[in-house]
Amino acid sequence: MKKMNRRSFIKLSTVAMAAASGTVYTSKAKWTEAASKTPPSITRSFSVCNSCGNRCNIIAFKRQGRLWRISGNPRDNKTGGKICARGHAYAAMVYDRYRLGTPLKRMSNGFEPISWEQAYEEISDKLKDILRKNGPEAIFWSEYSKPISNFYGARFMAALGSPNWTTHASTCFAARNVGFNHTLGGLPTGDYENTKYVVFIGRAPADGIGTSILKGLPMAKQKGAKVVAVDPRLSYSANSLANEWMAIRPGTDLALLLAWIHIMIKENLYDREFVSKHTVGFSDLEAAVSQYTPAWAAGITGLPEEQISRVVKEMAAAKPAAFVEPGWHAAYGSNYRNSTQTARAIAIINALLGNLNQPGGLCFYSGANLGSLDSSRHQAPPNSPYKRVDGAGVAGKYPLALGSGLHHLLPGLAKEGKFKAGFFYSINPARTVPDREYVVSGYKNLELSVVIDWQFSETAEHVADYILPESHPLERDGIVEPISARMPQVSMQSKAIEPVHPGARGLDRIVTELAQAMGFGRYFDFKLDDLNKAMLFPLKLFPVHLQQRGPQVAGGAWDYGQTMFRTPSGKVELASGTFAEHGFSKVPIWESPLIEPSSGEFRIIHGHQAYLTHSQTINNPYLVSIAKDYHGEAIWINSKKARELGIADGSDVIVSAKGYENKVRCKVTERIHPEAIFVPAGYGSFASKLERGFELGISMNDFVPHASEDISGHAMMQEAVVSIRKA
Ligand SMILES: Nc1nc2c(c(=O)[nH]1)N[C@H]1C(S)=C(S)[C@@H](COP(=O)(O)OP(=O)(O)OC[C@H]3O[C@@H](n4cnc5c(=O)[nH]c(N)nc54)[C@H](O)[C@@H]3O)O[C@H]1N2
Ligand SMILES: Nc1nc2c(c(=O)[nH]1)N[C@H]1C(S)=C(S)[C@@H](COP(=O)(O)OP(=O)(O)OC[C@H]3O[C@@H](n4cnc5c(=O)[nH]c(N)nc54)[C@H](O)[C@@H]3O)O[C@H]1N2
Ligand code: SF4
Ligand SMILES: [Mo]
Repeated sequence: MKKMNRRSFIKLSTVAMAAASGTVYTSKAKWTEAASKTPPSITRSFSVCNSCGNRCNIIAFKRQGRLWRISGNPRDNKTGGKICARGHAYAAMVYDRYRLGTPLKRMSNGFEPISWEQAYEEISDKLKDILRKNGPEAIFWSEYSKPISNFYGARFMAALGSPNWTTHASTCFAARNVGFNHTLGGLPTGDYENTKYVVFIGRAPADGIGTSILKGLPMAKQKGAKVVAVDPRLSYSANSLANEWMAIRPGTDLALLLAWIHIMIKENLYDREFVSKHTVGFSDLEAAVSQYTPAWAAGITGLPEEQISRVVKEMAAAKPAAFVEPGWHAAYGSNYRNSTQTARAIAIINALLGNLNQPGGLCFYSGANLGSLDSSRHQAPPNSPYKRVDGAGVAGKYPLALGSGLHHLLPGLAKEGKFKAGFFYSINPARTVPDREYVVSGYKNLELSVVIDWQFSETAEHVADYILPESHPLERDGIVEPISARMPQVSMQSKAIEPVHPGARGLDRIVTELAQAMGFGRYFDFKLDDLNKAMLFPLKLFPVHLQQRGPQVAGGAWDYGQTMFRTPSGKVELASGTFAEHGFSKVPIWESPLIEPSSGEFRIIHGHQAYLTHSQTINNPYLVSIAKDYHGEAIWINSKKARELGIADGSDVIVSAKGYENKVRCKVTERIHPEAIFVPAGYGSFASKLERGFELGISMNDFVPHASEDISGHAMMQEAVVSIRKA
């Protein structure tokens, strides 16, 4: 393959497209010339990008039967038609020689290809045996939450009688959602386009790409909006989008937020009318924050007192068209002991700004009203009578955890013998969950592990007994999915090309056939198309409309002003009775991170890069070329600390923690807090068959111990310190 340089990085879409067609264009002019001569045999299909959680609508162009290129779909209200480098590079996966094309079974000397019939027969025999001996609680399903598996994975578990359908949430956004649910009754979205002031707390939307933010925020900035980034690191996002950087000590965001609440109340900067009409618990909050002065917060966060006070005053002056962004993963999704209360504090500040459902504030947009299968014609499996084995939602364990479970706990439970069989769909816990040894050795105790993937991930190589190849998303239809926006829409991943590997199958088919082999076929007596028709019925739409025209409007335009909160009191809960009932502080109060770096140690922090998705892109030819050309694998260290340690920019360092060490390139920069080192996500692959990015860089998960936070039960992915020395 032609090696990429800086110029071809900029022209990534051209290159990805050219690769699919077999031609390489060396300049934009040549490409434009070629494109203008495009033969009429080009056809378009409408689909959805499957390469990250944004699920942008795309248009797939086909030339002479082959996928030629991908573009965004301008009719997608969330993206406005823009897609990212990963979306473009998605085309390369289709014809990649590394794709899995047939079911595989682990033998003593490696994996052996088997037929689907043999795979179904052996997997269902083993499952029946486990059901008989251990009951349905001993089986789990684990997935990166996707529309197709939210339906088929959950229904398959219900059909078996298992309560253990699980998603990736406890290593992503769990604390954020629990905090927001128990304060505002749900998770609102920023009205970026119309805002005057936004504060991002550890959210880097042009690194960990958030398409709706990137669509709206530039418009607001053109109208004069101010953007503040609170981050121990000056991310690429903050560097290009923010007016001001607050270089906070990692893990101390809660102190900053408590001081902001203190100042807003003390100086009467909050929306009194909103607070009296729509909130409960104000006096508890006021009493709790009286001690959190800006001087106190300056001592903990390392931020100047002047900056702490000024930013909150500026934000309050812009209210209600001002908000603290609800975040996703990084600062408080699943990182620290104090993450859930940090999320509560952010939700509370937004309520004090009176910005909920206001122009330029945080809005609860409506989604499409979708139908479901007629249960009188298609028998639905009953809900499992058992409690979740991971303890999510279970009294005495993690009663407030999300219903989608705690997937980072599953390996330990497998080791204890509580789980005997597990399914892994579109998830790679061997690389993306902290503590590789805990994860891999825990899962090896399973009597049956089935990985459904399209490539040979770490989990496939090191854990699976059976690997079932799923077809590429552009080779199959998906399930109807709602797009929540001011004008709600529905969209659907739809088939754009004939399968390159006819031996791979879609999840709907895999689950249906496995259920039939198990004797549960009655719960899957419909086709995906029947399900999609039932979902679209209330909207008077058919799948063919989405297939032929892309995303469709689904219901009337949403308007500002509605104030309905799905909390027990129906109001914003500044003090949460539910938290108090379960023994947690009903208002956020200061709690330090669990682990503090001592002298000579650094806290490990991480974040995404615009051109990689978690572990899954490390073998993508274009994306890994960008990573290599730009040394994306380099960890970041503060210049002053580097000088003290004699470390030069671009040199190799040894990162070590508790008996484990690894070598990696180092970027020396002023752009990171001296107490932290930044480890980019997506590296440190130990999937030996994914050769292009194998062992490039390091993964922070090799240094982070297995641990759970008390309230949401999430993994604590930044409660870890490391030492650094010259290599
Ligand atoms: N070190 C480190 N760990 C992290 C993070 C981090 O930043 N750094 N981030 C955390 C976050 S925010 C998240 S959300 C999680 C994500 O955790 P994962 O979901 O485990 O991450 P991915 O790398 O996206 O792995 C997905 C797997 O699914 C496969 N796959 C992709 N698409 C499909 C499909 O359509 N069908 C099938 N069958 N398989 C598919 C991919 O090949 C890959 O093996 O990781 C968390 N863990
Ligand atoms: N390119 C790309 N885009 C993606 C993804 C991807 O894999 N690749 N994954 C998607 C998914 S699943 C998710 S969850 C989102 C994640 O997107 P984000 O939630 O934005 O998460 P990150 O990119 O992990 O980190 C954002 C910033 O948090 C900072 N940070 C770390 N620790 C702290 C702290 O203690 N305090 C503060 N204030 N800041 C801190 C980091 O320095 C980093 O700049 O991205 C989504 N979009
Ligand atoms: S942000 Fe990029 S990778 Fe994610 S769905 Fe959109 S185009 Fe695909
Ligand atoms: Mo995530």
